[in-house]
Amino acid sequence: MTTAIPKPKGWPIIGNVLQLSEPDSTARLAAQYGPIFKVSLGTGKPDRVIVCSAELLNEICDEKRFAKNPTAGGLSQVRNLTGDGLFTALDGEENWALAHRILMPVLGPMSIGNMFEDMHELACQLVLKWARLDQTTGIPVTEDFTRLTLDTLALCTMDTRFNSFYSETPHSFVEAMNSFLLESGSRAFRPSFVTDYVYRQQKHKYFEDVKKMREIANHVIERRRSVSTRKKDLVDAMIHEKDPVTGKTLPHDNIINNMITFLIAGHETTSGLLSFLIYLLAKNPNAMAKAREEVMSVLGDGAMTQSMTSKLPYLQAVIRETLRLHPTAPGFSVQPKSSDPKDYPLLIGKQKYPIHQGETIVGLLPQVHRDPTVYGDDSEAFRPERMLDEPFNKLPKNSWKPFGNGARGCIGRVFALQESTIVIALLLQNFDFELYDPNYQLTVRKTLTVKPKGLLIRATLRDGLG
Ligand code: MNH
Repeated sequence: MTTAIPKPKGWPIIGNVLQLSEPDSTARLAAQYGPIFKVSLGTGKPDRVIVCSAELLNEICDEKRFAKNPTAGGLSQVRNLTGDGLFTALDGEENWALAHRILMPVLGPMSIGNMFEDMHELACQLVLKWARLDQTTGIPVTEDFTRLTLDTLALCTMDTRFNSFYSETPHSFVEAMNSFLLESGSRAFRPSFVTDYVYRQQKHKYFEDVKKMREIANHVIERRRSVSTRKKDLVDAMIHEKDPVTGKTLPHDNIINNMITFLIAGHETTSGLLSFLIYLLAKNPNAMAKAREEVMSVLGDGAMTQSMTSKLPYLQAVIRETLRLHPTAPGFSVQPKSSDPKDYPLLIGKQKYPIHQGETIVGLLPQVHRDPTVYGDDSEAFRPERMLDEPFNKLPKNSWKPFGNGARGCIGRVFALQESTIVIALLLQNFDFELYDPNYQLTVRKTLTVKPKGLLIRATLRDGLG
């Protein structure tokens, strides 16, 4: 028995596009139609299927049946900038496998440990900035976290200092990236003829931004190729490391694609994570106290060192629990893999829902991560204890997926976790945090990623230090 997938009523031509652009719209549709429903993106476009339960997410994580297709949806806009870079490469695209094999070890635990000093130095810049602020003001933490995560990625992956804490105007790369990302979001919802003929100026600026970022990346690579002294970092690896299978190095253009990819894929996601984390700790004083106690017992009043990053299990659980409730990349998409017509429609779930060729399936992570069949009746509650190793390692397969799935999952995960651990440890060591407005109600702002909207935090220097 197959069951048709529910589909909310939309409008002719534009389908459900209006409903989807309202704030929290997907969450509302999920509550009404879940665990699986379809939305129409307008005439001539295939429907999008949305899954919201752990059981169905587990099915779309089957890499034998489903694959990522970055030409569908918003990612196709980013592909104009980063081409066959890891994040936007097509399924099976040659340079994906090459770059994946070369970069996996470079972004693995051994190499990320070498980036500790750079990450730590930039986190100290943030602490200094907040220590010098008038302590009665509200800090727009998300903006400062974005400065920090951008600077960290630029230093670690591009050997470039953006100096975001020390300049009034953003680095030209950042300016171009922000305007590119904003326009990418708008283009995703506009028919292409409107972009081509009505929004000419925006289109021109969009491709100027692409050119600007690629020039800057190119310049970094040229400079690093020309110097004889080598610094062991990501740029160095991308230029010099050889693929163990083919013996090839990365093509020049692919290095540019991946350099820009790291900045785009890594900065907003990590900055969103840090923002939600501070918010959740401010709302949950018990968890804040436990996290602080752990940090003080490991760091004391002294400096943090690399070996301490693996000695903070409660902090690690806090990070996991934050990513469960607020996965900052709120979903990932796949399409049925086989193009053999006899395989269609593909059936998923116990109910046997039919999926047609060309349809994109989106896993809606905030919903999956609150599935009561996995996380129980208190699935909406922030309870880091459930994410300590012991319960965490026994979670059902594919029920916690903030870093995506399988081969196309996040390659920057170790990077992001080390960076976040350093930042939060230093902040807890030095400050007390509370919401600036005790009545603040969390709402989220969605671009490619999600972040808290209008969050202000009061940070007071703790006694007895310095
Ligand atoms: Mn990251 C892929 C989430 C930090 C670089 N990342 C993904 C995917 C998710 C994701 C989800 C899968 C997307 C998809 O299936 O379409 N990433 C995160 C989160 C954080 C994060 C929640 C921080 C928290 N990511 C980072 C950092 C970097 C990075 C930091 C770089 C240093 N991510 C990537 C790259 C990919 C990716 C590159 C694409 C990997 C591939 O397809 O081979």
